[in-house]
Amino acid sequence: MKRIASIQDFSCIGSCSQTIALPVLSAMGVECAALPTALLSAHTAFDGFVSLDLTPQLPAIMAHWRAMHLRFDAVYTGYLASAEQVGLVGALLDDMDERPALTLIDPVMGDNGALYAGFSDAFPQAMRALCGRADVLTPNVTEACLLTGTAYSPVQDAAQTRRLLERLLELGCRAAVLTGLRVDGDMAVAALQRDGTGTLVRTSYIPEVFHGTGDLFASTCAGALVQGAPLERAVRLAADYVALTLRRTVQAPDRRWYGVNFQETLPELMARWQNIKEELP
Ligand code: PXL
Repeated sequence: MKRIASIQDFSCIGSCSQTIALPVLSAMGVECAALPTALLSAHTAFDGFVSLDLTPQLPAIMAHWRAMHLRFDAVYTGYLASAEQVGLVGALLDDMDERPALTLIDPVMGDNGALYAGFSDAFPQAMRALCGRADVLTPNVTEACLLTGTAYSPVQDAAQTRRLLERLLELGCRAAVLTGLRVDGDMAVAALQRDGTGTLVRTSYIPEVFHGTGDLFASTCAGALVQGAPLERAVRLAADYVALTLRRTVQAPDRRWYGVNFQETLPELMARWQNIKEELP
């Protein structure tokens, strides 16, 4: 069984980060070693959340894992709580005995043109350095603009999208995957690899915003990629799964404002992944 180190916060309420990575990766048949970077009462969209920064604990956890001679097939980083923590995670990745086959970095820091609550203006600069280590980088449009120093615009035409992807590759990652695009009224995810291979996946637009969709996308991609799916296949699966979950969430009588009902759609993810897996060489 493949093993992924998932490095991101644990938010007790709000379905994001580890509380999405753990169930999604487990459902896809991957062992998720969840390294919590911070413990939050609820994610940062909730007023009054309290947070314990676990930065001082991270080197000790990694040292214990090293002493156990654990091997990781992939490292997946998501929400990191501070610029200092981003630097530390970079150093921890350097210290790993064996470089994992896949490093997926989701540079979580904002949406709708703004940084999330609690992030300083220095944060994107620190994240930029970490992004250079990524095999696969999965920003939304806001994060891509912050990382590349591009003025934010919610709508990107094809030329702007291509330019953003190229500028993300200039950070040093091997593949850039841009989420949350709008194309002719649809939602879209666009990817560009170093060898010039491009992918565009369109899904129908749902006029509502929920937290955690980026985490659902990145976790699904990580689960597929670590098990050998090509990038195009992983991106398609993840984009379709997020779209399905959004559709199901807006129909749910008990839907919540703060997150998606991915718990209801996990069986479909498992079935879809099983079909893909059977076709892989
Ligand atoms: O879903 C991204 C995310 C992850 N972790 C925390 C967050 C957010 C988005 O707001 O607050 C703590």
